[in-house]
Amino acid sequence: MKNGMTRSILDTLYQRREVNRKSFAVLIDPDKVSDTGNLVKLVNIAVENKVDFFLVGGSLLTGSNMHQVIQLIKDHSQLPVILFPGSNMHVDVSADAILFLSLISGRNPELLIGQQVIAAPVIKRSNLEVLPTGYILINADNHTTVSYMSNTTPIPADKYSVAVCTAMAGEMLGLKLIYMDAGSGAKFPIRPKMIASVSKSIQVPLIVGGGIDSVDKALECLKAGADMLVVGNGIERNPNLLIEVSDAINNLNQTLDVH
Ligand code: 1GP
Repeated sequence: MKNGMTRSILDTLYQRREVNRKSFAVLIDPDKVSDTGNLVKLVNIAVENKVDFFLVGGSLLTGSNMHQVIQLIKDHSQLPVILFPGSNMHVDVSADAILFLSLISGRNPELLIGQQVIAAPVIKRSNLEVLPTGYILINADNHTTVSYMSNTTPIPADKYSVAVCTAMAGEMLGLKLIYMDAGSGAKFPIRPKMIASVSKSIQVPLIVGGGIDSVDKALECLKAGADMLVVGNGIERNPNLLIEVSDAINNLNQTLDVH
């Protein structure tokens, strides 16, 4: 079935939001994969610990191994691989889905619609599930690669109403997911109060990422209303974090099963 027809990941995320069930995505930055043995280990740990998705990508990719990384994940697991592209160059049709991002916190037309126009015909011919996503960058107190690369000003960390109105506008424009990102390697994750304000104001599932490097920070984001967490850097530095965050999410989800 060609893209646009399949909705399995989107449907899953909508069903989970309905019952407050959380999801966990591990972000793999292909540039940081130097040892494929380590990636295979990580994939195996992710499978054992019931991670939901792999995200593959980043705002700047300097290498050319994205395809190999996707293949390696697919060879060792059945977990869905979702592309997290920084540009139209980062489309690989061997993945399962693509976060079709529009950077709605910025005013850079290239990332609001330009890159998407270029990528559309390739994606249309593929089997990728398209996940239309309003991408919102939050300035969590440092300058991450993504704000420089996107040539946009992130929303200040304490401007909750700006984030809320941006997310609401994204939803009203028909975007199916909202992804609030503090940027890879951010010093601090997005503040729980901002996550809570946005989560309460939209119906679509809310993805939160950037700077989540401990289980406590992960829990704060989840309890504030994130439906799906994305963790990259923290796991690169400490692979045990994958197990800890998975356990925390599985425990939260289990309490739902009991009630
Ligand atoms: C970045 O949200 C992701 O776009 C993940 O960020 O690498 O800081 O976990 P970290």
